[in-house]
Amino acid sequence: MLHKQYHVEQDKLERLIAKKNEKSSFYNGIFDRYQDPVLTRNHIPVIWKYDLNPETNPYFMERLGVNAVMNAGAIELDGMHYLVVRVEGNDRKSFFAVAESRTGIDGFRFWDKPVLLPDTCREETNVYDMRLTKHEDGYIYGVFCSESKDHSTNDLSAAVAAAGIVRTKDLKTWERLDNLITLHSPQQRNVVLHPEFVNGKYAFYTRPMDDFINTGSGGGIGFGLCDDIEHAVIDVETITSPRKYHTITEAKNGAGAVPIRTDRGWIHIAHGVRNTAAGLRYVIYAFATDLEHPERVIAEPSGMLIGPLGEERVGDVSNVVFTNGAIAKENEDVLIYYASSDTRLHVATTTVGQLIDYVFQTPEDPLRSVECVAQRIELIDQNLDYLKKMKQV
Ligand code: BGC
Ligand code: BMA
Repeated sequence: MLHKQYHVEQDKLERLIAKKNEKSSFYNGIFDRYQDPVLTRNHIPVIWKYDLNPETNPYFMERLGVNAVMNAGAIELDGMHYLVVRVEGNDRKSFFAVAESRTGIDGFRFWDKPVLLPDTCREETNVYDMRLTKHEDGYIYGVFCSESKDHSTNDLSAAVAAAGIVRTKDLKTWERLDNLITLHSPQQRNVVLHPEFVNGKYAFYTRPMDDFINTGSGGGIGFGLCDDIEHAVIDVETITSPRKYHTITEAKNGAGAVPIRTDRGWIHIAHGVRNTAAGLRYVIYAFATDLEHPERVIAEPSGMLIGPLGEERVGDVSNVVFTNGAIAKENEDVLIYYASSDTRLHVATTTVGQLIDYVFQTPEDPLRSVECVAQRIELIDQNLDYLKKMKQV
């Protein structure tokens, strides 16, 4: 007999999935926020957590709890929205699971089972943050962080981060390729495969770093080419969007969603990190690169695009918003999936037109307070003039 609580839990899940998600009152003209997250740990299927057999689970206890649901790669296939979500068990190990929705803003439902990756790296302890690239070679690539223990020190939290690579055609069968090797960077996280060949080669955005947490000499978001995707090796990494002193990218930055091709350039939605007395603060920012030279930054608006707001500020790793997936639809609507505080996943919606306007028309960061005030006073003066003119007509 099924435990009565099974029906209660199942009912809660179905009601959660059926709930319509509405735009919130938040306004900045750049993107919309929504009242509810698109996925939380409460969206996890009951049978992923409970043993339903009363003989082996007389108390109907959670046996394998799920702690958080966050950073998701995103892709649209035949009009459906798919997320490859980072799910973190109560045991702190992350894994990937596919969820799908017709609208992309509500109704997300996990597929029957999480993704079981081919176990090709014996040392690999944890995997997370997959970016999904629909590449012009016909495959969908998933590039993710593959983390192993760092055996060179006694520090139990020391780890080595590398970029794992898988490919698929249907999000069901995954072929694992060799991890990316960057000849001049000992560690990699936040690696993204560019959707097109560049000079006939596969192109990756990288994040050169000296150790697990600190980028050290790593100057920002990197870029490198490689010939063979099955055994990817990058020699030269050039810097695209650099880290800058006293900005939102001071401590680190990294590529987020796969860049979006527009008439004006590639739009990148990335993250920037600064250090504070309360720990690292992660925000999302955007910039554009040249269509022919996707590593060459041609516009970088000042400051952040999305920062943690209200309830988003609190969670397992508070004061964090992070993105590794966005969907640009044929009608030019853009869905940006971002997680808050390593706990839950939200969507922000905008359009290609708005993103282009934001990236190219928002002033750049002049990098000094005095010049930032001058920039703001210029805006105020223009507005005062405009208001005067409007009153005259
Ligand atoms: C965590 C990631 C985090 C990284 C660096 C990993 O162990 O799983 O969420 O980004 O450490 O702090
Ligand atoms: C990292 C990322 C994310 C995470 C963030 C904040 O470096 O790779 O997994 O959201 O830190 O903890």
